[in-house]
Amino acid sequence: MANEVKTTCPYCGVGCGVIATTEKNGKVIVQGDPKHPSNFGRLCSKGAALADTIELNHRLLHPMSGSHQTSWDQAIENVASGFKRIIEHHGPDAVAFYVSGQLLTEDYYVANKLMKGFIGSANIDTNSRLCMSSSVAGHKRAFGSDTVPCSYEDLEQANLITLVGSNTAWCHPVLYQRIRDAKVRRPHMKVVVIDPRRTATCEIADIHLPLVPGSDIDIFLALLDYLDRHDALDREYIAQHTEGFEMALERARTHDDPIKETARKCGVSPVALEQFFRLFLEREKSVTVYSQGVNQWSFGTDKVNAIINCHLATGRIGKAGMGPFSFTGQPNAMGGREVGGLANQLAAHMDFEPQDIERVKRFWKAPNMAKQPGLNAVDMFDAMIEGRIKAVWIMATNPAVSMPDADRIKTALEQCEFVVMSDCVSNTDTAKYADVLLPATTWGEKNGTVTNSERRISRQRAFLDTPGEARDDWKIISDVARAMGYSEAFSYRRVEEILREHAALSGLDNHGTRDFDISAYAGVTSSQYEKLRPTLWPFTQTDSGANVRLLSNGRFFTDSGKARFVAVTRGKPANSTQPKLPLILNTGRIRDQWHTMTRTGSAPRLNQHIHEPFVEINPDDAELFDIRNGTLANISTASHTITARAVVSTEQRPGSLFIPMHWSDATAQNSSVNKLVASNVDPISGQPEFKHSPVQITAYTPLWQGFILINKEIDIDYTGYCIKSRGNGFWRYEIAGEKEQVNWLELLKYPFSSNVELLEFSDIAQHRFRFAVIEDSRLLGCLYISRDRVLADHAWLGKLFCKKELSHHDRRSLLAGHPMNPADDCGKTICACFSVGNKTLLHEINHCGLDSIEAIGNKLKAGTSCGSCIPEIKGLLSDTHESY
Ligand SMILES: Nc1nc2c(c(=O)[nH]1)N[C@H]1C(S)=C(S)[C@@H](COP(=O)(O)OP(=O)(O)OC[C@H]3O[C@@H](n4cnc5c(=O)[nH]c(N)nc54)[C@H](O)[C@@H]3O)O[C@H]1N2
Ligand SMILES: Nc1nc2c(c(=O)[nH]1)N[C@H]1C(S)=C(S)[C@@H](COP(=O)(O)OP(=O)(O)OC[C@H]3O[C@@H](n4cnc5c(=O)[nH]c(N)nc54)[C@H](O)[C@@H]3O)O[C@H]1N2
Ligand code: SF4
Ligand SMILES: [Mo]
Repeated sequence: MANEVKTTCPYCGVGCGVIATTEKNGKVIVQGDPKHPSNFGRLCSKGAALADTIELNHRLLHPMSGSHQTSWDQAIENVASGFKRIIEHHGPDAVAFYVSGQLLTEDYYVANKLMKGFIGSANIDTNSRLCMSSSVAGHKRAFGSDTVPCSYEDLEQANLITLVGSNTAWCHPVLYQRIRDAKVRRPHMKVVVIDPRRTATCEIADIHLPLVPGSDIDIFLALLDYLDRHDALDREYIAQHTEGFEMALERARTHDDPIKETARKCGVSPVALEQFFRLFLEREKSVTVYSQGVNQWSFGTDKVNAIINCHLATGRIGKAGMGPFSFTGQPNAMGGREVGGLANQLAAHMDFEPQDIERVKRFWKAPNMAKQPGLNAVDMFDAMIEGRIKAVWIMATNPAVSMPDADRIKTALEQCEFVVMSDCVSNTDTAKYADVLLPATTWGEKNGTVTNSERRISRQRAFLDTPGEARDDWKIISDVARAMGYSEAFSYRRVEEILREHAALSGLDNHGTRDFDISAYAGVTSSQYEKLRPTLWPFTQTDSGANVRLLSNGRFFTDSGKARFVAVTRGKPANSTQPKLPLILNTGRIRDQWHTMTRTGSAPRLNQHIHEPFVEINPDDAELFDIRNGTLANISTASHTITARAVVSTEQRPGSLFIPMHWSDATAQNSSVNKLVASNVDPISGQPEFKHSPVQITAYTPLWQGFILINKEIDIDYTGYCIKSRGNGFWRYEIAGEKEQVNWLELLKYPFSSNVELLEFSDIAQHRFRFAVIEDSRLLGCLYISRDRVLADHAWLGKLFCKKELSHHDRRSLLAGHPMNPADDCGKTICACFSVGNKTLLHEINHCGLDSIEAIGNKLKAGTSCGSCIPEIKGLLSDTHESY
């Protein structure tokens, strides 16, 4: 009998329910859970490929002390004594934890308790500082609490959805699908996208405002002014439930013509801007979604409040189909906020107020309760450089890649006396700096809870055996806490004991004074925990866990009980005063990769869509800076340079570049974008400005370029450009170099035996070389080199690795560098689920009359599984331009 386990996807904040089925032969199949209220069975490409990431390649399986394997007892003792020694000599503020929105709530709770209640410092911060902290700060300023008022149902009931700085189609794909489906059902619904780039999300947009980067505040100030001029404000709501309105409106006043003036400042069409304003005015049921295009600016918190102001002024909050809605990034970004994972929070949505400190101290029986906020992420790494922090424990995050000014982070880790890291993977960029590596269990192996963007708490459940000596994070932290002498407070035996404690604290002295209250879980039994159903918080004796929206009664968690308008003004990027560099670099995500690719990078089908770092540039800029589509480019600040493949596209605004954040030293030689991003932060939230870095771009012309496809993972030891990715049955290396190679075949690292067959083509004059190594009629590896880029699309070559026996045709194709049968060349993969390429799609569209998503789905299956590729297929249908 196959074994079915219901759990939750470990990637984005949508929090989709999945069913993992383990068949008798051990094969795992992952499908959407039709009953989970966040996704109703849907999954995106990443969720659908989860089964492909369950493998032990590069897994961290044993505790390591430097490069030596050690026992758990020894490792725990090392960590505990290392921390204790530093605390004794330098005080509790000389140590820190840097944790993650990818920990489960129970892990997160225990880490926070150990640092804030027992070590006695609040130096625990999380990668959510890089992600949601501006939203948290904005919510607190406006509502007095970090409350997300909406739920996903509101998206389906709204008549207007405005997506601000959110590439929903790629980053919250299942919510995008829910919006798209709702729009089909209710054609009256309108969607507006506000993003400097024309992203895949624009495919469902009625209006796209490609604004000057950073100018959102102008738009929302002008909107407030416009609504006032058109007498569209809810005066009664403002009077009864809010304060600070007059001042906010005063600041928002534009001069003569709010539309023209704002359109000019923001670089958008006045007609489109007015259409948006009119839609907002007319449609009461209006949800404004925001994500990193809002948060990741040095005035991100003000952006958040500029948006919330418009909702408060129209009373559109806490009602069906209305509200400001921050989409959270990580699977447990919300859970982290609930346990107080940020350095300026206490557990259960409490702050560093005297009565909160006292309450938490009493509840934990804490001997060393922290009395004031600790250092935020950026300051924490600075303190390592300055020697103020001497020990750090990093859990479930890869700061050497994901923090701004990444090279400085590496210096900080080098300088820090004692670095501990808990991860499931051994070869992350951060692992290189760890003195102790602790092997953690990961998705599929661990139990706990997570909270998604709509406040829904769902279970993650284990269905795999624990590999090697890996341990659950909550257990590792408790083991260390006990070894530090805190046995009683960290004597957890089962994970549900931690949820019970967390729930009890959320209800302590609460009586409706704090939004976060899940006290109904305080008595959850083990068998109830096992069966826990996805539930919205609050969940108490009186709240049933089905409150679809909060803040409905017009009462807020401020002292006066009223919501606060924040009188914001237009912000300036922190680094706008630096020596002039001609272009502005924007960074973000791609459809099929998750952050630093430690997990999605191991799934061959997720590497088909985009397998190389790219820099997107507008055609005008490309001409100005002499950059051609598909060639390599160097992108530089005054001190750092990285290399990426140029994609020339009108989807990018003139003056801006876009580079994805995913590549690290583990997957690329020199393409980590955070080398270029300075660590400027929003002064209120501490969130770094990832979306605005002045840079320049130049063409990079190496002596030779090419690629290797090979059936094993190899080390590349020349310096130049090198991007590693995994295919189905092979590894792919995009390479380029500046030094002549004497023997090209050495790059393949094969000990050639006598029964190996070598196909070879060289054209020395043209500097073109092709090699293929075959053994027993199977392809082992191939290498293509030329002066220019060769064979931009080589998906067809990858397919030869799956063939048991190469045909005569295949050998000729290998030598010719193109398939003998043109139909074999399917082009760049668009549909990752069914491996359908753009050439196949274009052929069918142009020559076989397929003219709709349905027709394409019927014939090729493309777009019929997770649907993540539908925006791109629609793009091919409407215009047949290729990106690269
Ligand atoms: N595929 C995939 N999905 C993910 C993730 C992933 O790694 N991969 N990560 C998850 C996480 S942790 C997060 S936080 C979310 C992030 O989800 P998103 O915020 O949707 O993702 P980003 O690509 O970082 O940025 C969103 C958009 O902001 C735009 N932008 C930049 N500057 C501005 C501006 O000044 N104004 C406006 N209006 N827009 C601007 C960018 O052009 C970009 O298209 O995604 C989650 N989902
Ligand atoms: N330039 C630029 N930089 C950015 C952003 C951007 O938009 N632009 N976005 C920022 C944002 S919003 C975010 S959220 C961050 C994300 O940045 P990171 O958090 O650094 O990225 P991940 O690759 O998700 O790192 C998670 C780590 O946890 C490990 N892991 C997985 N499961 C477990 C587990 O159960 N236990 C333990 N102990 N480890 C586990 C993984 O192997 C991986 O090493 O990046 C930020 N950096
Ligand atoms: S939208 Fe995709 S990545 Fe996000 S939770 Fe759902 S399946 Fe996972
Ligand atoms: Mo994030």
